[in-house]
Amino acid sequence: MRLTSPKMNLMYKACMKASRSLIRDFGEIEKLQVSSKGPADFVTAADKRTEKIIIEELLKAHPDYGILSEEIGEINEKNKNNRWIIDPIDGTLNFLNGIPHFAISIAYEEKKEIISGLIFDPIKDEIFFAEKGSGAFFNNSRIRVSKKNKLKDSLIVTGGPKFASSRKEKIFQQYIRVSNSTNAAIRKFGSAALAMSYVAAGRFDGYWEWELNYWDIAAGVIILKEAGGYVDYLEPKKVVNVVATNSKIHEELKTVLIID
Ligand code: LIP
Repeated sequence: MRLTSPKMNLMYKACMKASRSLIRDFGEIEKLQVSSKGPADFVTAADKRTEKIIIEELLKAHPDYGILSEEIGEINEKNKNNRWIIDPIDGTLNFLNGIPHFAISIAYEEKKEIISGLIFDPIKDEIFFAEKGSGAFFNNSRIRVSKKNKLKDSLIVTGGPKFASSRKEKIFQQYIRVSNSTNAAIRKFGSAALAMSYVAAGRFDGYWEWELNYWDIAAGVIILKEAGGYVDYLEPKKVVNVVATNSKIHEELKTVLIID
């Protein structure tokens, strides 16, 4: 593994340690699926377990660094210069249903700028990582975004809308507009982190999703940028509405997505 710095090594070590228990937990899901209550409580526990292992490893190395993580929230929140952003299981609903498509996502920020990111799909054993200025990698190989330059030829991935979204109508409208603009198709795989990684690796040409959380995409942002992609946000307020592409179809996709 071509890890470029001590920070990346640390993220990798924490992620690998946590993934061992996560893989074991995923193995239990099938058994729980048949119970009437389903595995929801078990999944919450797995999420927390994974998070705890990652946080322990990171804090051991840098006790004063800030942390923003999906389950626990903030740690050392006064430290604005160095911060980890963690999503212990991105794609929780897939995990909950025994679908092997989810990932651990860890990003590192300095003075609010994302410097490095690592996304690991423990079931497919696929790791995507990048550090500012050093390129993006998939397992041991350098990755680049696709070269498609027309939306009509592009394969786009999306997610949502969330069950409770007040903007469902608009999100469905966007879906129809993008669908009408591409001869290829739209996919929904249920993990924002992996969607961003797949655009970085050229598997998809573009991704958009509304109402995400920062931890869903933080690592993906640097991986995609370092692979030559472009990321920006529609209506950047509290929620994160992300458009992430190979950069060549960016303006075209964005124009289709903006609805007055
Ligand atoms: C999920 C995302 C997914 C999105 C969900 C949710 P979680 O993250 O990755 O793509 O559609 O709304 O945010 O909750 O599994 O970490």
